[in-house]
Amino acid sequence: MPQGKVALVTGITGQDGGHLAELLHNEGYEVHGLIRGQSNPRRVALEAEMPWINLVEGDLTDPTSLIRAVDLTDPDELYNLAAVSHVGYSFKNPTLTADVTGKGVLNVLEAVRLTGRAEKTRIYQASTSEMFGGLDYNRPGQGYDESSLFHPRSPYGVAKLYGHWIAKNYRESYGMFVTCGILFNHEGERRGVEFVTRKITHAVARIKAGLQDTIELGDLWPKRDWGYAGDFVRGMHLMVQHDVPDDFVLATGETHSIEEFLTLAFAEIGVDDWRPYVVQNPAFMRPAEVDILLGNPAKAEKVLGWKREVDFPGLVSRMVRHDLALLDL
Ligand code: NAP
Ligand code: F7E
Repeated sequence: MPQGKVALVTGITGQDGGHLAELLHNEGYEVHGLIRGQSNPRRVALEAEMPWINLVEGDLTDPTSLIRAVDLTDPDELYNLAAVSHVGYSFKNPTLTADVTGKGVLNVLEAVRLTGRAEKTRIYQASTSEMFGGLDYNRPGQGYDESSLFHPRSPYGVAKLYGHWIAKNYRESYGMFVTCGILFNHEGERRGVEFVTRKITHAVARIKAGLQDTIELGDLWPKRDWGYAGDFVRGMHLMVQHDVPDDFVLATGETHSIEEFLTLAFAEIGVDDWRPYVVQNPAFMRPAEVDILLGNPAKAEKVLGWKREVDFPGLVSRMVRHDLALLDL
């Protein structure tokens, strides 16, 4: 029987880590996941859900632990998904965000290079549409693509931009296979409840169950290019299988406001007017907002043959139905 490839995934306990680990396992990979903390509360659930996974301890801020993890697992492919990923949280914890989301990328690249795997290990870096910033002066009508100007609007976006450029620098300086996926928002059943889509679908199910009356949100006008995480991890894998490392935008090419998301989510439980259920709370507003994001995935579609399958109404519906099912509704 041919030996499968070996993958190391950082951010294994996160939304994308779960989807990607499943995809790689189904493709016959030996899958290792980097897990941090001496008693990570998500460890038991992860081991129950994915008994085939091998967890290895490590933290993006601890270069020694990354060298050890890379040496132990000897990966053909390393997907760097770990990050402080919540934009609002990054305003309150900017130094931590710089250390993990920014400098952590350098630590991963050096772990591969210093252990003599610069030629062997292909690396995927999780870059983000938050690097573009959504400001009028640099907003292309057909959507942001790989050559658009960056203007990050949060400590998270700034840290990710460092990660993006240091990844490209290691590609150019050392000839390493480091590919950057510039991904627009992607959501789904595994999304953390701290992000607006899952916060809404989780609350909609609880409102239906009579467990809460209202939902507290920040600004409702911002627009996002929201896709399904399962489609997007397929794109990550395709990027790493491509013959050369490069940058690729993954997006749906549509943008929708939070108000539109609310309309579809509440419609799933038969509510036409969501306004009586929504309370605006400044605590959930950000010092600087990204008003509108729209991505142009033409390059990934053409070069990689990637195509998203789930559309916006389909995404909202599957998230609400999942949260209703969790409450036996
Ligand atoms: P997520 O659910 O927030 O997961 C983040 C992961 O990072 C968690 O597994 C977390 O582990 C881990 N982590 C945090 N700090 C760490 C540290 N110091 N050392 C090691 N691991 C650490 O994020 P996601 O939505 O899956 O996103 C995956 C990646 O894509 C992130 O880099 C994110 O910034 C980026 N991205 C996401 C989107 C999106 O729409 N989802 C779009 C573009 C880019 P713990 O369980 O220990 O906290
Ligand atoms: O906010 C607004 C908020 O936190 C979306 C991350 O995965 O995608 C994600 O970042 C919008 C913003 O995601 C609430 O102000 C209103 O305009 O769900 P979010 P995000 O900031 O777009 C990018 C691509 C990433 O890379 C990130 O890692 O919703 N909003 N009210 C709210 N947001 C939250 N979280 N909570 C609210 O109550």
